[in-house]
Amino acid sequence: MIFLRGFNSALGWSKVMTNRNTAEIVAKALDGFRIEVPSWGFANTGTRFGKFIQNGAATNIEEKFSDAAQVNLLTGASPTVALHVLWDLPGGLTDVPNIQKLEAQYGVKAGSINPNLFQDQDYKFGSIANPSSEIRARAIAHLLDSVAIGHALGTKDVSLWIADGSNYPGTQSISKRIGWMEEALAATHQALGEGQRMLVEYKPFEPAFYHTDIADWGMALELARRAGPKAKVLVDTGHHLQGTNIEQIVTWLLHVDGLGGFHFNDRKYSDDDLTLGSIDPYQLFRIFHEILSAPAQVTDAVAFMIDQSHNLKGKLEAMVQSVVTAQELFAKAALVDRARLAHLQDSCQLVEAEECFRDAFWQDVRPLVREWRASRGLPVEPLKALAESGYVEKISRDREARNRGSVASYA
Ligand code: RM4
Ligand code: MN
Ligand code: MN
Repeated sequence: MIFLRGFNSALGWSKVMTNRNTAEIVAKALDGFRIEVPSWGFANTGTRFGKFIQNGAATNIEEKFSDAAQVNLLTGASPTVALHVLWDLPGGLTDVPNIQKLEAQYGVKAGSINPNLFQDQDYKFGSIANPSSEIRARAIAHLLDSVAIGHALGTKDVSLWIADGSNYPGTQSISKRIGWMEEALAATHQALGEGQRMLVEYKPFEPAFYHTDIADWGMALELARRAGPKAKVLVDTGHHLQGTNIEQIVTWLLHVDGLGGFHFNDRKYSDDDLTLGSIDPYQLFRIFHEILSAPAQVTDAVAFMIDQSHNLKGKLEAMVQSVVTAQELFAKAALVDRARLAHLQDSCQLVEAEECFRDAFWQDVRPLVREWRASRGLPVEPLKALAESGYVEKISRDREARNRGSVASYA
């Protein structure tokens, strides 16, 4: 009897699998799926203990565009590349024409603009929350430059990660620093042009180890709201304490129209910046499910971005892996039978509801994703196509000498 029940439910499951709509659902989901790649994911990065140099790592902005273009050609899903102002546009606005030239040359566009308020010696005790009004003014000037760069490039998002904080109790006034941040974010918001937004990222610790000025989504949301309607929250999946229910945060942010976008990465311990889904693919599936459960007019404006640095894996391979994983998990989440799930939830059929949810997660969507790739003229196996293209070998040869010159210093 027990065996027969199991058998019947297995039959029910395979009926879902062969549903002729499944391929259409997957194709529709993938046609609309875009995820931005970070320029810094192609460069040599490391840990605070050192850098391991890769011969093929990008050594300048042109090489980063070239690599991002490869990822887009292979996956069809990443037509934009996030730029870090200090690393990619050290000349500020004067570098904009060069970026525009690279956009035309490589067929991928500049995406979010990331100000850098964490590297300069001046920012030892903070940037926009520094007790020194001169240093705060300098930080605000950099934010305004970043807005001007985004405006000149016609990009939508200026993405703020504020590393400010303190290491020991009593050493800084947390409350004064809130006021200083409010001033800086209001000034930044005021400078935003038509079609521009600012995204406020949060992180519980690191580099600060006692208090971080924007430590969680509540602080980020409140600061964004006070700044103005074009300010939204950016959720970096690696920026939470262990066990945090990220999909619940996402749902709340969607509910209050406060979600601007994501920095996707995976982690085992902290801000590990590992490739998507490498540790916990179920979590990303759960996040995508919440996105797909919300009305399209709310989620259309949510920016999907990858924020990773690949320390040991090949840069290109890791980025392709991440984009492909994102596509697969998004396709799985699209297959959740949301009408049936709602009914099961409302009638508190807990096991049936959970199994309905898990059925979608456990479906092997890879054949359907391959089918979609073929039908869109994309390589059926992006990683294999990358290996066969010889691109990585070529860039490793071309860039080897330049990379040999780079120092294996502290990150
Ligand atoms: C930070 C944060 C920012 C990213 C930098 C490189 O941890 O996640 O978003 O721009 O790293
Ligand atoms: Mn981030
Ligand atoms: Mn991070």
